[in-house]
Formats: sequence, structure tokens, C-alpha cells
Amino acid sequence: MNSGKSVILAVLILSLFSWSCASTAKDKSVAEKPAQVATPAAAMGSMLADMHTAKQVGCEACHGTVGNVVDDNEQPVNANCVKCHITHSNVGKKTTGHINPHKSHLGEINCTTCHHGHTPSQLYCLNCHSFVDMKIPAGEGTGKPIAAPWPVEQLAVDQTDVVVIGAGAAGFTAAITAHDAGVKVILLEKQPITGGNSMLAAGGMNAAETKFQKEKGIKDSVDLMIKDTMTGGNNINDLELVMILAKNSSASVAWLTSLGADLSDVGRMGGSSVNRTHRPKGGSAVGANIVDTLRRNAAERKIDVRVNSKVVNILENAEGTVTGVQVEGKHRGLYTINAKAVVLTAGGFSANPEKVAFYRPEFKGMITSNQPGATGDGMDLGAEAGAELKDMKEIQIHPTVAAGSRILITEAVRGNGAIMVNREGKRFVNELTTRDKASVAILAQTGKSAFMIFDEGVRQSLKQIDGYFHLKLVRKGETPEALAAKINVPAQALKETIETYNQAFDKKDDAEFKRPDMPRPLRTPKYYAIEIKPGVHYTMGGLKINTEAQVIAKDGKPIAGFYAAGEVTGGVHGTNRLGGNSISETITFGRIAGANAAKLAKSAPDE
Ligand code: MEZ
Repeated sequence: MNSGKSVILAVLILSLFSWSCASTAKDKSVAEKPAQVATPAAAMGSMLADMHTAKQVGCEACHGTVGNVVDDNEQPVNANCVKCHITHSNVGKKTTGHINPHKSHLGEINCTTCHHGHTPSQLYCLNCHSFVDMKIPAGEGTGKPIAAPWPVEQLAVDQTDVVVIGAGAAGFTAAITAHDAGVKVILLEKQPITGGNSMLAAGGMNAAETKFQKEKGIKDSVDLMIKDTMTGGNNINDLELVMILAKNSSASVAWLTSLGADLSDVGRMGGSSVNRTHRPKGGSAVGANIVDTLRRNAAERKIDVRVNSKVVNILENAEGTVTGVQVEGKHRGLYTINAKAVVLTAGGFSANPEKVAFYRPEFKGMITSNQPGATGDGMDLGAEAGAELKDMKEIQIHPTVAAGSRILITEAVRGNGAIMVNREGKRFVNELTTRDKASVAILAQTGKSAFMIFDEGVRQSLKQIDGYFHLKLVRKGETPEALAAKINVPAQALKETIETYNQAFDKKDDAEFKRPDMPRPLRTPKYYAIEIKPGVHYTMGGLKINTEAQVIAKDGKPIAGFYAAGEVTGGVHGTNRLGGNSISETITFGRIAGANAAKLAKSAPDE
């Protein structure tokens, strides 16, 4: 059959399908009264739609009242899934016997992220994991974003006050803040799932002088956070931005908490002088908690969140004022959104190997810990709109990505007491030094990798470690010697290393490596090891902004109507970001960008 005939057949099948949906439509939800329908979807080789029609569940169960168009805001469809299945994760409870993609670090993700109804499902997880027969725990994945067929239609035009590009923590924060200031917001996400890298954030959010620190008797100060951040960034950071970061950090924790996030546990990351990294009780990963909170709050406010919506152009008028965006939407095709202000929160480019190698040839071919959407196209859009780029060569290598995978082993494991040993079974660095120094030290060891070693005490102190067991990344032994045999390092050396570390803990003095904090000894069997290697984790460079989150042009002046926040910007972190400062930056600068965009939109006349 030639392609013309296939298209005609497809149109006929679609018409039949629409007719069949229309003919079975009733006002009642299908959960109450399943409708009898034919299964034209099955003829199209569909997946989820097939399953539902085979069970006599009608089209309106997913699509609502017939006549409703499925558009790039897929929330209505997903809300219908929840109507029948109670929660999204509930649907996945039937998945047993292998690693369950529904039970993940991504939070409560929507069905449409993976399941497309009328075409085969595309498992988003395969971007990072390679579950061959669902047996291999973690692999490098394809690392490529899922290609979506973008239908290009006529240029329709939507109007709004504020457009936010990129639905990670910074984007959601800006959108919620702008909405709460009383303006209409559209939040766009090019991936099929919201959350960006923020939903993978593990260790926590840095903040000084918080209620949670005070409750735990931790003495911290805004000045100390500024000092640590500047020292970590080798003092090339933009001091004014760092001051904003630190001064607002406690208020940002309070804001997130007021929305329902749990940031009550406080730990330590490398380069911080005190415990200031906030995360959920028991030490769960911070990202899923924060992103779920933001997703829920956006949904409660009925903010228009559109996934599979890639911005291809930031529009400007003759005076250079930003006036909106052009978008390619999965369902809508190419269209325009006119807006009074645009906030760019599209993240960094760690998952773009060509761009990484362009700026840092020595990192060519290195694995990344990032989600596949972190390709830096948002940064390109900003540059095309006239933004000055800053610190682009500053790319952070995270020391501890699980070897043979792109799974980040959070710095919090070291913060809570793990040590690192080389193939000779010996420690080689202060485990709580900054990431740049720790990475260089690991790459200097035999095999350019190392082992993170911890005991049951550390495991019990940090809930997110359970995830590494789930992914079968951990080797175990009843004794240090037994563990040594499993990971092929000299048993006597590993035993002595652990004993020496425990003595240092007793004396509160790590004479060998000057580790500043040893929260617990390694004396509680079992003993555990994860092999780790450095991987590309964060891009410190990006669009130049000022303290009002306005994007700065090459002439040093703010670009009217244009704001940015989060990893898409450069300047806050200098040459090296401290662990925990990223989520902090997204919330603080996301709030500033959202508030200022809303203020501008309110003052601008309606078209
Ligand atoms: O801020 C980060 O990148 C972070 C805390 C990572 C981690 O090791 O958990």
C-alpha cells in the first residue's frame, strides 16, 4: 500500500473511531457505566486504548465528554485515569516480579508520560535504565530524548500574561508565584513528563538559618552560606547573586513547606561548613517530594501546564521587547503564544554530549547523571533572543555515578558517613571535599573508579539508599573482609581502612584526610559497597541575569519582558556548584522571576 492510501485508511479508521466514541457518549463517567464499543483502536495496533476497549470501557473514560479535544495540557486525560484507578501508582500495583517502573523516584507521574493510548507506549524510563527483559537493574540507556512526531498546523495564537518555558522546579515555582500574584500563566514542557532534572534531585536543598536547623541546634548563618558558596565556586561566582541565594534560602524552604513539601531532615554536602541540606524525613530524595508538591499545587490552581510542547522561538518586537513564544505541540502543532513576560527555566546541557565536548573536550564520552531533556536548547533560545552567556566552560563532574549506569549515588551517602576506597582498599581523599576535587581524585585511581563503602548504620540513616538496593547496585558482606572478596579488593587493607576510619571517628580527628564531619562510625554489619565513577552532572554556565532575575543582553542592559531562573542561568555557582545549592537556586530565583514577570504583566496594557 502506498503512503497516500495508508493516510486515507488511517483517516477512515480515525473517523470510525470518533463516530464510535460519539455514539457511545453519555454524561456519566464510564467508571459508573461501562459503555459497549467496537474496537477500531485495536485495528490501529494501539496499546492502552486497546486494553480499555477490550474491557468494554468507552472512549469517554479517557477523553471525557465527547467533543473534547486532547491537547497539550494532558491533565484532563490523566485526571480521568485517576477517576477510575484512584491514583496513578495504583495502576502500577499490578506490576510484580520485576523492577516496577511505576514505583520510582520520579514521583506520581502521569499515565500519558509513557502511554500514548493509540500508539505503542514509549517507556520514559528507558532513557536512563536499560531493563532488558526487566532483569538488568540499571544501564546507560539510550540517553536520547524520545522523538515525538510534531504535526505542523496553521499558526494559531493563544494569549496569556506570563509564559514559563521548562517545567522543572524553577519553572513550576515561577508559574505558581506568578499565578498567585494574580496573572494568567502557561507553563510549557518539551518532555512528555514534567519535573526536569529537579525530579531526580537526591541530596537536598541548601538553606541557612531555617526553622529546621534551629530545631536541631545547628548554628548556621547567611554569611557562612555565602562564604561556602563563594569558596566552592573558586570565588568567580557573581557575589550579588550568591547573596540573594543565601539571604532568601530560609524563606524558600518556608515557602515550599507551606505548599506541603517535607524538608525536615537536615544533612551535609561537600563544601558546606555545617549541616544545611534540607530533605524529607528519614533522608528520602528531595526531588520527587518537591516536584510532586509543585505539580499538585499547579494542578490545584488549574495552571495550564502543557507537556510535549517545545518552544522553538522566543518572539521579540522591533524594540527588542520579548512578546511571546512559538511552540511545537504534540497535539496542536506549531502555534504562537503572545505574552507580556516570558520566564526561561529550561535547565542545563549535561545530557548534550556534543555541547559538553564543545566546551570541555576532555569530558567527551563521559556518562551523565541527567535526564534526557537536559540538552541546552533553552539556553540556545535565550542566546538567540540576545542574552549574554556566561561561564559556559564551567561544567561540573559529580564524583559518584554508579559505574556502568547513569544513576547518581547521592552525596548524602557520604554526608551520612560513607567513605571511598580505591582498588587497593585504601581511602584516598576527604570524602566531603568539593565535587571538582573529589572527581579529580577518583580519576587518578586505578581503573578511574572507586568504591563507596558504608555499613548498616549509614543505610538506616538515609532512606534513599533503599533505591540503590532496588536497582541492585549494591554489593554486601557480613564483614569488611567478606565485602572485600565481593568487590575484589585486598581484604586486610579494607579491614584496616575501616578500623582506621573508626578510630578517627572516636578521636573526632581525621588526621589522614581532614574530613570535617564524621557523623557515625562504620561498625554495624552488614557492610556495603557501590562502585562509582565521575559523570557530567551540572552546567554552571548559562544566561546572565541580575538580582531581579532579568536576562541581561550583550550591551549589559536587561532585555525587557525576559526573565530566567535555575540551571539555564550562569553566575551563581562560579567554577563549581556546591551540592544542595541547585534546588535552592531554582526555588529562590524561580520565585523572584515569577513575581517580577507577574508585576510587569500587571503593569502592561492589554493588547
Ligand atoms: O545538588 C546536587 O547536585 C546534589 C545534592 C546531588 C547529590 O549528590 O545528591
